[in-house]
Amino acid sequence: MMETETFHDGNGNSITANQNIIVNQIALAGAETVTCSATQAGYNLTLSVTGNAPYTATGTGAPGTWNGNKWTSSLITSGTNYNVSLQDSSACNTVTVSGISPNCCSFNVICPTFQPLTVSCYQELPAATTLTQAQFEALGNGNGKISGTKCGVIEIVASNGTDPGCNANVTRTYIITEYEDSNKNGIHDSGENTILNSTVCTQNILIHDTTAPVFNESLPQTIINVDCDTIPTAQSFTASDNCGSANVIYDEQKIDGDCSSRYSLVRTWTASDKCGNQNSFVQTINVSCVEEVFNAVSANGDGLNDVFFIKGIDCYPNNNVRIYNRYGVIVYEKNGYDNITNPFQGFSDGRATIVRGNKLPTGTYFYTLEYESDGRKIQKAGYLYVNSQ
Ligand SMILES: [Ca+2]
Ligand SMILES: [Ca+2]
Ligand SMILES: [Ca+2]
Repeated sequence: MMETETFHDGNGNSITANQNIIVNQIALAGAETVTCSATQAGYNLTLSVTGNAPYTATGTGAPGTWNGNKWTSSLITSGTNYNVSLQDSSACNTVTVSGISPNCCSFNVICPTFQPLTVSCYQELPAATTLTQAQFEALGNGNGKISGTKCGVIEIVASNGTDPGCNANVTRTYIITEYEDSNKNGIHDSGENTILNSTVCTQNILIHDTTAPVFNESLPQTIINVDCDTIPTAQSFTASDNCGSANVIYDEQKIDGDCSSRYSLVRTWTASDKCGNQNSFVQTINVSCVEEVFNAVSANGDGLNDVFFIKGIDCYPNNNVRIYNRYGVIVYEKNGYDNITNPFQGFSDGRATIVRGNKLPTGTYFYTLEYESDGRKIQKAGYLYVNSQ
């Protein structure tokens, strides 16, 4: 500072001289530095000054600590920019230092080690969509870890990849996100969408379904014996699978038996899941019957109704056929009727009052048919029209 001073000697003399006067001023010595804390989401500002101690600091990070002419701020929260005013003992001037906060948020995630895992169904995958840090760190071998000088709030979201189908891996993804906690309440509030850090951990899970579906309804007997007119209609079955829906398809095959009216129906219901696991139920229906009695005889050798034809009777050798006339007199009887050996052709077989070999008169007769089927005695009867023209 340059000042002009006037000196007086008390005798009226005076002298005027220019003189340099050193006035104490504080000044920054070099640039300030910022250093992130190793343990907290904050930083310390360090600077050195020249001037006359003691010094004072006001503003961000104040009061801090002075070590000689070096000042170290108190911990400043990461994200808070600094603005510090410094004075020395003379308070003659003020030095202001300001700057932008360094990013002191650190975030370290160690993904858990996952052992191979197999589930039957997509639906059996872990379903949790959010996890706490403790839950995350308990996953797999329990060696996952979220650490660091976090500035925000941690949110862990889990999701499963799309269903890969049968015998394939699906990826379960854990996204660990640190959101800025603008209002510093330790909670990820709506609107706090700024992502500070994010890490993804993945787990492969094999989906392999080896379990066949099961039928929902109680199933009928596997083998039944029926007549032609008592064949049950095929039931409709549904099935359930451990992994969701199952499809039931129905098939029926007819297998011929050892005579004309004996056959088997083999009914198969097959329940399948989407992975091809199958469960089948097979029912065999043994069918036997006299299928039809042709109740007209015209024994004129024209090839039409020339004999009393009982379709299917060959399956029941243990049978009896009787034909009565309108007066209730037996005109024909045969055990073991087979349509071929001595069938009824409109002639009396000589029973009762009718002379054997007589051509019976045209008219309405009556037949009875008895046979055994699976140990049951079955009887049929009806009119028989005989034309002797
Ligand atoms: Ca918040
Ligand atoms: Ca299944
Ligand atoms: Ca005929």
